[in-house]
Amino acid sequence: MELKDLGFSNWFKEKLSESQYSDDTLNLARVVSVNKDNYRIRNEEAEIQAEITGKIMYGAESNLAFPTVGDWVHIQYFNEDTFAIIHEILPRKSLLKRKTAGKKIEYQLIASNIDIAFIVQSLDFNFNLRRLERYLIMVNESNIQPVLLLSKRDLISPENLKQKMLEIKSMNLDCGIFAFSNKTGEGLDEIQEFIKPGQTYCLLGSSGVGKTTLLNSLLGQNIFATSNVREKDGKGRHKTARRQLTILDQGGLIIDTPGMRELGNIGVDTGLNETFKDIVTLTQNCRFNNCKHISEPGCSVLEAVEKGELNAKRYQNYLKIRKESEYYEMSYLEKRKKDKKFGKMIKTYMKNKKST
Ligand SMILES: Nc1nc2c(ncn2[C@@H]2O[C@H](COP(=O)(O)OP(=O)(O)OP(=O)(O)O)[C@@H](O)[C@H]2O)c(=O)[nH]1
Ligand SMILES: [Mg+2]
Ligand SMILES: [Zn+2]
Repeated sequence: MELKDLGFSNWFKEKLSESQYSDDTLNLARVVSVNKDNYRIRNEEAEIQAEITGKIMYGAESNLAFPTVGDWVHIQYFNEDTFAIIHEILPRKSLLKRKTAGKKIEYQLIASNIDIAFIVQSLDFNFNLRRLERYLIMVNESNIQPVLLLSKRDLISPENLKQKMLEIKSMNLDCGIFAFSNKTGEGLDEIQEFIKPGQTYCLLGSSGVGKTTLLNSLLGQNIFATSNVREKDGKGRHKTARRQLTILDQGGLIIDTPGMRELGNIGVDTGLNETFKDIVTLTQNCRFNNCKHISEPGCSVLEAVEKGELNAKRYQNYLKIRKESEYYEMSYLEKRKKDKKFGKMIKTYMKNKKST
């Protein structure tokens, strides 16, 4: 196997010149899974165990400094190439992350260097356009191309599927959409064909929608454990516990992730505008430059909702997510202020201490 089969491209090659280790003493490998302080990395030959240097471990100012699944790393081999130390993380082409709940501004890294994100929703209980919008924001924010995968099509009638497709079409998404069933195999060929060698994909979506089952379908074997969903309400227990990068026989790399319970505190900026392009276009005709599109006269967004040209629920979701992110940004700035004050306090304290 060559590095390009593992997803190494010119983009990364160019970044090598920025590396502190350009003298060829280190080797390249890709992180395939993370387990606390242990990493599994994959090189041209095999998958091996790795650990990070003390410099990375103790020098890290945030989670961003630690390797995550999908990262390209510079490593040094030990024990006849059966173990490695990670010295450096190469720049990331893309990074999926979410803000963690809590007082500190911190991120949970989901995966890196993804080209295409498969957003999976099952067509039975899980299908929800508002949730889809949230995933789209996260993916668009990270500069990753989204593709929508609708699973369990065996569970709904063809008429119902048609109806749901129309609902999605009305959102004017510019992303690929595949409906499929792991059970009957319908639609799997199209997904298979879509997946290209050397490209990295990730599976995102609620628990129980069939992400891991799809991965097994693509592998042609039941390699990874899947869960048993209660038929009644589609609720299941989280099955996949950690993120893992898998190499498909026919080329292409897939990162499976555990289902996310909620998508609160997603970073919202370009992702919001990208996902709600239709609304952004409408705002250009609002009478006031600072229109908030809530109750202002001459608001084109409100007009479009009244005329039925813009789906009211889509509009409400836009406002809701915008409000959440404004709130988040506000508390972020407040935290910054507080940090500054604290810094000053320490400085004054040190000064006084010196002079006494
Ligand atoms: N009827 C039907 N059931 C499916 C389909 N795909 C998956 N399932 C079932 O759905 C359940 C959950 O599948 P998983 O693949 O474990 O779901 P997951 O998205 O990986 O869930 P987490 O790992 O918890 O995030 C299993 O019982 C699967 O057999 C499908 O296309 N049709
Ligand atoms: Mg799973
Ligand atoms: Zn407006």
